[in-house]
Amino acid sequence: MNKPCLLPDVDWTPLVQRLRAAGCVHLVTHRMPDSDGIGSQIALFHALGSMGLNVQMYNADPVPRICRYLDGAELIAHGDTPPVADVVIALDAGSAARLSFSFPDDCCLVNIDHHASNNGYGHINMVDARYPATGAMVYDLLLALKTPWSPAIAQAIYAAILTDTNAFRSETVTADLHRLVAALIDAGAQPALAAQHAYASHRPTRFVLLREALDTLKLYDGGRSAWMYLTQSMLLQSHCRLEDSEGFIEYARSIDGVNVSVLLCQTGADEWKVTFRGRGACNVGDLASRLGGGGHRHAAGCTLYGSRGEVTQHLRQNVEALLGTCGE
Ligand SMILES: [Mn+2]
Repeated sequence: MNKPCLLPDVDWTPLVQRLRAAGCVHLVTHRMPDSDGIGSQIALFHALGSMGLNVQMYNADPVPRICRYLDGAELIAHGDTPPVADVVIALDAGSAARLSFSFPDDCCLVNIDHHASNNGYGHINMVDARYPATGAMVYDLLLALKTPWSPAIAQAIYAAILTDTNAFRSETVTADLHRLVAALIDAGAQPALAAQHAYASHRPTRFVLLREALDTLKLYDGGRSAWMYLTQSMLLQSHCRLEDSEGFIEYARSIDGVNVSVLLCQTGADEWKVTFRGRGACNVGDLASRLGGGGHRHAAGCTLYGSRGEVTQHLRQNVEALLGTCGE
C-alpha cells in the first residue's frame, strides 16, 4: 500500500534538491531533547544514509533515557563542538537559541519545525504549525525523497508522534494522522514498545520527586489555573535530574476546570524553566512568546530569572490576564 502524505500542499522540492546536492549533513535538535527531536533525527539519519550521504547526529545535550532504545540513538553524539558539514538540518527547534550552537556562514542551515513561534532562522525554512510533530514532517519529507522505509525509521517517527500528541490525546490528532500511523505500523513500528519506553520506564526515584512536586500543587484564579514547582534541592534530595520531571505538568493539567497549568523548575540560583499547558481558548504559546520563550497553542515554555516569589508573581499577573481574555 502506498503511504499517505499527511499535508500534500507542502512543497518539499527546494529541500529535496538541496539534499541531493549535499555531501556532509549534520542533524541537530534542541537543547534538552525530547522524543520528537530525537525520533526525527534518527529517522532522517537512516533515510539520508540510504542516499549515500555522510550524515552525523550531534546535539548540545545527551539523548534522554526514554529514547535510547531507538535503533541509531547510540550514534548521536553531544557536546559543545558540532561537526563540520555543508548542510545542517535543525529539527524541532523553535529558535536558533534552542540549538546552542552557531554555524559557519557558508553552511546551509535548514529549519524543519512545527512550532508556531518559529522565527524562520534557517536558509531553508520548512516551518508548519499544522503538523502535530516534527516527526510527521520528516515522514512527509521521506515520501518526497522516495527513500526506502525500515522498521527503525518507522519506530523513530512513531515515537516522535506518540509523545508530541500526548499519546494521541491532543487536538492535533486527525483521521489523516491515524492513517499515517497505520502506515508506520505496516512499515514495522511497534506501538506497545514505544508506549513502554515513553510511559512505563521511569526510575523509582522519579516518584520521590513527584511526591515533592505534588506537595506544591496549588489552584488559583477560582480553580482555573494550577501551579507546581520544583527546586534544585528537591532534585538533589531525590537523586533526580530535570528529565525525571517529564510529564509532571500533566497532573496539574488533568484537573477539572483548569485552563492553564504552570510548572516552574529551578535550573540555576535565580533561573526557572517554566512549562505551560493550556486548554480551549487559552493560548499559552502566545503567552510564552511574550515572555521570551515559545511553543504551541496548548504546550509552551520559557525561561525566567529571579527568586521564585518574583517569578511566580510575574507569572500570576500574566496568567490572570490570559484567563481574562479566554472566557470560561
Ligand atoms: Mn515537537
